[in-house]
Amino acid sequence: MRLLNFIGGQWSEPVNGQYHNDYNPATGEVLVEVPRSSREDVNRAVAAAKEAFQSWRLVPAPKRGEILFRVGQLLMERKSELAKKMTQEMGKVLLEAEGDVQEGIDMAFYMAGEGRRSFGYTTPSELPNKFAMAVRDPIGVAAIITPWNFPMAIPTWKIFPALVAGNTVVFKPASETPQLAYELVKILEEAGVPAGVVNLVFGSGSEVGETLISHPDVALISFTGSNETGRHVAQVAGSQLKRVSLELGGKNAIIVLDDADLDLAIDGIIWSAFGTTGQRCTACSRLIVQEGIYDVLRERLKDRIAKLSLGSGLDSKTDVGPLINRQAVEKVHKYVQIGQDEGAHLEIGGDVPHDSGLSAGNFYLPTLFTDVTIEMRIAQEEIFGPVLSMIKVKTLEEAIQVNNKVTYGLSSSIFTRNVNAAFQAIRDLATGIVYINAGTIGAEIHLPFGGTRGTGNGHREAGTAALDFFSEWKAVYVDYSGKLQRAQIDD
Ligand code: UN1
Repeated sequence: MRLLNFIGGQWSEPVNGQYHNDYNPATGEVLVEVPRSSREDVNRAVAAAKEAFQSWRLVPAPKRGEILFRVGQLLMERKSELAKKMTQEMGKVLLEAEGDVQEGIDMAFYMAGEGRRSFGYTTPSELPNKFAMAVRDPIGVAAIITPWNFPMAIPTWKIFPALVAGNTVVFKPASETPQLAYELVKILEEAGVPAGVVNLVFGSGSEVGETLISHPDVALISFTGSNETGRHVAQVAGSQLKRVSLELGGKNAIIVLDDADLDLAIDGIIWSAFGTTGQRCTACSRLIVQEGIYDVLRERLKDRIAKLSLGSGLDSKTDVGPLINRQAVEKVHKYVQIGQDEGAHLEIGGDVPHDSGLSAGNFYLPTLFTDVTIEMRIAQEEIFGPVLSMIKVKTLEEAIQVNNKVTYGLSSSIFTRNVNAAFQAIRDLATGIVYINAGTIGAEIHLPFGGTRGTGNGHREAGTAALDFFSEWKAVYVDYSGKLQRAQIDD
């Protein structure tokens, strides 16, 4: 089967007629062929989005919201079929794939409601007989560039608020997960999104992305992906004064204090570090442990990790699915070698499995390092795989310092029974998301999502924060005094 571009309401072949393969990461089998879209396809998509903006911006926001409501219903009806496709294409276990689709459903209904809220505000004017208010305006064509690790959730976090706010979209999904993007756009079409309002192009390599972000008719860019690419996107956007939102990953930690409920902490750690095979921006890759429980926790974690079963995400016994591709396996393994060279102690894992049933897939054993210090590269750099590093600390203050001593600032968590320690952590952990007695993953769509420092450029996705990115404030003054009133002048 071949996927197609979607431009101006038409499903179309790429202009150059070229395709590439989409693989199942658990088996290596080819799933579909994907257009290798080119500069020309992007130019056509942007032109279609630009034209459609002229009418879409005038559709009342509650009506735009109603279309998203229908999108939510269709996603709900097809949840299990979409999740299965996602597991085949991306590798995450079925339960998590269902969760990924569920985030899309939640976002559709939430943003449908924003069509009737999208609040602005009124405020008293400083002059008599004058009315003042602030309203939200749509901006224009939004370039939506998404990663493969949440093939449904992340596109919906961006596309749905963009649409309800009155913008039009050119969507470029990751080349590893084109099918889910295709399904999402088909649903948007079926739900009644008018021609040109959402356009889909595919790209591997830089041509499509580069053409899209630098196109003069693209007004805003929402990007989730690697730090390196994000910096480049920011430079292009900066030089052209485009609005850009970047979400670039994390090096998230769980802190475990001596007084923690250890059973609960271990469940939270395993879920956050090895769920999605560690391929979440929010995944826990550092464990900061108070010295009194360090040894017990290490032993108990080792036991639990040894019991995790690897395999196809479609098998209900599987805990940990494959990594996305061969390069990811190589990258994770390189970090394991770096960790050993740096003097960390490899407790368990650190290799590909030697089970012949898994050899065709991109599997890697869940890995635990101890004796890790904060300066080590395995404690600083995002590995995006099932590798957890344990760091020993003496006090809460030291734990917080260690947490904050990385360039990323997405998510953090603390397990403690001490309410004072919990509130101190909420105040001092320098991340955009903080959990108390829960792991680092599982953000909900109606709260702001994003991080501090190297995680991005200060914008937040999800919640009403998303509308702040996808709309422009317009201040409106209505003078009904019938005479010239001069603000700031004493008449
Ligand atoms: C991501 O990995 O980029 O909070 C998104 C979570 C999910 C979303 C993660 N709701 O783990």
